[in-house]
Amino acid sequence: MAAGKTLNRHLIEEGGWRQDGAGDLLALLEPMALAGKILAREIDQAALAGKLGLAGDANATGDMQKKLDVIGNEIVMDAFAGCSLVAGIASEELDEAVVMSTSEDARYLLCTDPLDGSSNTDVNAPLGTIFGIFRRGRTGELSGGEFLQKGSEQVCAGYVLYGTSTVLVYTVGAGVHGFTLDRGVGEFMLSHHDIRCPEKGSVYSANVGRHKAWKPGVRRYLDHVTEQDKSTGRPHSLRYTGALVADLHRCLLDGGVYFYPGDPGSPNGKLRLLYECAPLACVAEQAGGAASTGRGRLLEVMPEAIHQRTPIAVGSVDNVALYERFMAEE
Ligand code: AFP
Repeated sequence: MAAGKTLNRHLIEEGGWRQDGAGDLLALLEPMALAGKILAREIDQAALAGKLGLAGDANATGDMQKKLDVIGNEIVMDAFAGCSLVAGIASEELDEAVVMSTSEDARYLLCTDPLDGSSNTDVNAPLGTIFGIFRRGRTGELSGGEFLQKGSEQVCAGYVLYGTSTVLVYTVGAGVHGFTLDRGVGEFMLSHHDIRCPEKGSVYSANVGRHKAWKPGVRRYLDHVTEQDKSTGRPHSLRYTGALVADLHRCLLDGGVYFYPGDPGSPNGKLRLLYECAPLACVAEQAGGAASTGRGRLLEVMPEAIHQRTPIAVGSVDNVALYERFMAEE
């Protein structure tokens, strides 16, 4: 049986077409792949190593941190510590962006949610790591404002899904590719070449427990997808894992939509723009899907703060467009 294609070999081959060559691509994704392998091991063993449960502090956006949140953040920071290309990192777990390299080569910025789905850590449910990479517009001393770029400016984005298997999915603007961790070899092996998101799907992912607080347009959308109408394949099925990465991954492979709208208590919803929604929106669009705030293209939103939140609907083009139509009827 022919050996599979490792992530590094794929990046070398893919990088050949890039102006800056394969070097940058490898140098940026190899540390993320290493962080994914280490975090996969930490998650797998956490219950045996006393690493479940709360860490005792809240993060910048007020979420109580789990021990694995803190561990995940440390693993990502350590993995990029030696990467001279990354000038700084903005993380869900850090109040402010941190300087990583002052090298003249440090022409990239990393935005990350090291552990998405924290409520799942103690119940053996899916978790994820989300990453988005921007170019710096300049050299010299790093300022937090450099991270405030539209998601459309990302040069690389992706996620690691810690599920029944561990999968790394990334895009650099030339399609979306998935790699499954072969734990015996310790390599991410190409398993999903050129992922294409189905134009429509019959699954929706949302915290329907909050529907009474949703705006009328979103409630009408929910009524529509849950109506009995065999001719249009309704009702759709609800799948909601508590980890956006896992729900999005299903949308990319099987079709469907994930949405987290705003409500009176949290007008911009719960999810953070820079390091959760924008990277996944980039992946979704590159796979032929769509990502919206409910009112317009999510990748066009200009962040005003690192931990800014945004409403989101992401997944199959037809499902996102239908969601937007119901939102427009508000
Ligand atoms: P946590 O990382 O704090 O668990 O949040 C996960 C998440 O950002 C996203 O991955 C989930 O889809 C969503 O929040 C779950 O939020 P609700 O618990 O409010 O449904």
